[in-house]
Amino acid sequence: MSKQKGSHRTRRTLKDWTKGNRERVSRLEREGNSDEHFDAVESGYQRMKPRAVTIEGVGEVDSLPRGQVTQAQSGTYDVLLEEQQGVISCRVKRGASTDNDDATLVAIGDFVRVQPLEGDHGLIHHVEERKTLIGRKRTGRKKGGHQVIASNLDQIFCVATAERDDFRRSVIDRYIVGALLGDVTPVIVLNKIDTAPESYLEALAEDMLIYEELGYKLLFVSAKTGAGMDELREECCDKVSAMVGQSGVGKSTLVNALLGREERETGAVRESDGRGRHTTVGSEIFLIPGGGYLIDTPGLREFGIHDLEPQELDGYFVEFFDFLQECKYLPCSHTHEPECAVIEAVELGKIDQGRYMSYLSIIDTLE
Ligand SMILES: Nc1nc2c(ncn2[C@@H]2O[C@H](COP(=O)(O)OP(=O)(O)O)[C@@H](O)[C@H]2O)c(=O)[nH]1
Ligand SMILES: [Mg+2]
Ligand SMILES: [Zn+2]
Repeated sequence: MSKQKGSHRTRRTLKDWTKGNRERVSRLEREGNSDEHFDAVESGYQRMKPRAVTIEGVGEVDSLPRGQVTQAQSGTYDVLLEEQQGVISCRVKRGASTDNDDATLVAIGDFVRVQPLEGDHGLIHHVEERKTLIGRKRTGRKKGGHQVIASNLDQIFCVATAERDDFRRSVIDRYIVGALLGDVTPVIVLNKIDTAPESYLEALAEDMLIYEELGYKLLFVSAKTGAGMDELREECCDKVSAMVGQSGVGKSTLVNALLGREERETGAVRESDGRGRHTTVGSEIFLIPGGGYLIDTPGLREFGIHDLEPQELDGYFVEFFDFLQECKYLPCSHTHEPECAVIEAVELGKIDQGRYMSYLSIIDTLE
């Protein structure tokens, strides 16, 4: 059950977008707060000063060179042009058009039409419809709306660390729902297994077995020791994947390990609260030796589900499917209703309790 993507979306300009808070963007740039990087990226084009003012003579956007966004940082986008025409650094044209409804105008992975300018620069004029995406509910001051983290990808690696005591299953379940919503396959990656004692890892593996039973891939890895990395490399093969997860879980370190070079900046975890600092600024796509493309994204403090009605959530928990029609009162939210078949299945152990708890915590966040 994936979200219907309308093929008939009307092309529209996002003029409203340009009303924004420029000050905030420059503050974000100064502070380099990468959790808010996405906000900055979205608003980046507000302060864009087009290098070429007129596009008379350009005509239809379809006549412009096509390319894919391979790097996104603070309103600047690297676009890899088709037909081996190289990479150009782009800003977004004021009033650029898009085939998407999301609050994010340009995201990494987008196919765009650009107007090349002098000196390997260019302007993005149009953003094509995203076939798949991973997105979240926008946070911060510009709350609401659908913030796109990456587009046109096959799968996400939901990275969590095996070391944390505050490891929360619900975060993984949230990413799974988010992935399914955007037609992306979730793969669960538990990193830093070198830091955990064997007994803890065994218990964790047992707890996580449910995901394999549900058909999701689960990898235990260590970017540090290389354990499990061959499997991860194999998962990248012939696919476009993105690393997502909280700051400090080791996404950039994993990317570097897969690349065999220090391409992405990584950071130490803050001692005080065990949380990572935001060391990665911007998103970038890499070609993995051995095959596949991999996108590194900055860490996210929150990953909220956007664009889902509470009554639709059960469609994203595959193990509920067998029971959905058996509830006495339909529609049923499976939270409190009497003779709810889902609740009964949880009580009978036919549905994993942890997954059901995640369902409850997610449904609470949906309007
Ligand atoms: N012990 C251990 N530390 C790791 C591992 N992977 C990453 N780290 C460390 O975790 C910290 C955060 O890594 P980073 O890649 O910046 O995380 P990101 O914010 O998710 O990109 C760095 O100090 C890394 O050296 C691992 O497998 N084992
Ligand atoms: Mg990083
Ligand atoms: Zn029910």
